[in-house]
Amino acid sequence: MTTAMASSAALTALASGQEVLRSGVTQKFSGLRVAAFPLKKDNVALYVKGKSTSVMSVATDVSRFESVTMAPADPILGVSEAFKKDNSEKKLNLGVGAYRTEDLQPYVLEVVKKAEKKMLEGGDNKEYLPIEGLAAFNKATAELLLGADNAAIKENRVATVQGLSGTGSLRLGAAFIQRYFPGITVYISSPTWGNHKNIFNDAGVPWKEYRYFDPKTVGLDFDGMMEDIENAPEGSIILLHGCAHNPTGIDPTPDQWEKIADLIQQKNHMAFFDVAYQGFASGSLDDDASSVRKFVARGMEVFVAQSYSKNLGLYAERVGAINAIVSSADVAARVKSQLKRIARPMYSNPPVHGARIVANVVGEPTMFDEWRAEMQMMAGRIKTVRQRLYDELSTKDKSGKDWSFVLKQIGMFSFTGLNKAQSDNMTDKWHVYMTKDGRISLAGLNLAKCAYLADAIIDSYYNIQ
Ligand code: KET
Repeated sequence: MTTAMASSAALTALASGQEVLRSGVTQKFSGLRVAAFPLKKDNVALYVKGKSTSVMSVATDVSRFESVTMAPADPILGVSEAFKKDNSEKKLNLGVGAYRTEDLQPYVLEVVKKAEKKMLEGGDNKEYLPIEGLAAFNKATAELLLGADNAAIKENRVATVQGLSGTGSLRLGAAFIQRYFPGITVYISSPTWGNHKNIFNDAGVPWKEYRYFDPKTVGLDFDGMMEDIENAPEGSIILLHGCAHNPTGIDPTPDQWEKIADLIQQKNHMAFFDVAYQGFASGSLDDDASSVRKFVARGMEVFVAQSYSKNLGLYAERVGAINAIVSSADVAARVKSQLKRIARPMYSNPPVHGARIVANVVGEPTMFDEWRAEMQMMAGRIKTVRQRLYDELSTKDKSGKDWSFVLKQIGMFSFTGLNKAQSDNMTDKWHVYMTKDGRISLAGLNLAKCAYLADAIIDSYYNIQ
């Protein structure tokens, strides 16, 4: 028996609070003489004193987890981890899409603090929510999405289940697809938010990509998108970003949305909307939901995942919802019952705090107005840095390159077109942390840093292949 085996067995015994009486090899740990007898190759027996004397067999020198390999860092959240480790004063975190103030500090909305104060004073309890979540939240979230007077709501054709923010809600929808539409492929835009593929992979749902971004125009490849949706087998599911497409910041125009809806309807496909930025694209909740509302107004059945991470700044509260807008109240009731059935063994029921904040803010007219004003303030600050970054790029770059795509993109991000090596240069040389697909979060930028960022982009663009 090796010393390592004896040590490991002894530590296990100590951790379980037992006193070791005798063994084959002895070693001293924390004043106790402990050791172990070898049984088979990887096991040892310890004689220990509990209420009665017992024999303990412990696997020692080979871990059961030996075959587990190191997972790669997450392409988005891993950037924040790397940022924390950098000691440079110049460092700038433009990785994750999280709003920062002009001082580059995280921001808790005033209206959120107000709702929390009200909740505390109201003495709400912490009992479990029902599996489908907080009723007042589910009502508020469907109304925000579709408009309170939407026919689908009035006709009870909306099945809403509170999820663990946007990600968890997408994951519930994906699990539902796996169970009820087996073998159906989900079509995802190329590029898309990095986690979409993981979500459908983990749910066992096959996916393919449709063209979306045209690097030549740094705009939407509308023809490519339409061709790929056209060629998808009838009845496929098409994942669409409701607004503020991540990572490109390029949305279809209202006219293009009509054509997309026409085609999806013709082909008997179903749209699955990911709405993570309602209010953050234009500053208006209604305008940002117009894509979804167009489909619903045509009587098309859709899935919609919602998130309150960005627009209410509730990132860590994990509040969102999955909505199935379907053809009848009867179908809605059955779909909802099955979504609950999927949720129950996964996480049982959702957290209450963030849901109460949303329900309070949306349900109280003064707070609702305050929220909209703060959302416009946040969206406005991002637009201001967007403009400044464009100005700096255009002034500093004497080559005449057209940087106007920065201004045309909307939402939190700018898709710079920088490739992986150039993005690496941004981080390694300039301490600008960003995702390797060339995306920068303008929500993490302030006016003071725009000139520095423009220098970094110009250097990376022209000096790195
Ligand atoms: N959809 C999209 C398109 C999206 O960008 C995010 C988050 C989510 C859903 C999920 O957010 P949640 O907090 O689960 O509601 N995007 C940012 C953060 C992340 O990657 O998790 C990001 O792209 O930086």
